[in-house]
Amino acid sequence: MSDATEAHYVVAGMTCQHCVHAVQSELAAVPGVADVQVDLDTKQVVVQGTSLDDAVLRAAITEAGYAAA
Ligand SMILES: [Cu+2]
Repeated sequence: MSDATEAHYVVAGMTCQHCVHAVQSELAAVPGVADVQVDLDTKQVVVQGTSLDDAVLRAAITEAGYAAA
């Protein structure tokens, strides 16, 4: 897949597995997203997929109630 992309964010405010699932499910609902990995300790979120739109991904994180840095 030539248009496969990966986006990295640091999402503040995630404190437990519930937060992780909230962020994951919002991001997974974005078109083109194939995989979402969240590291609760480092607050790192890695999104993999095709033709990912940074603004849309950030909006999804905001929608989940968190802020992407
Ligand atoms: Cu939580």
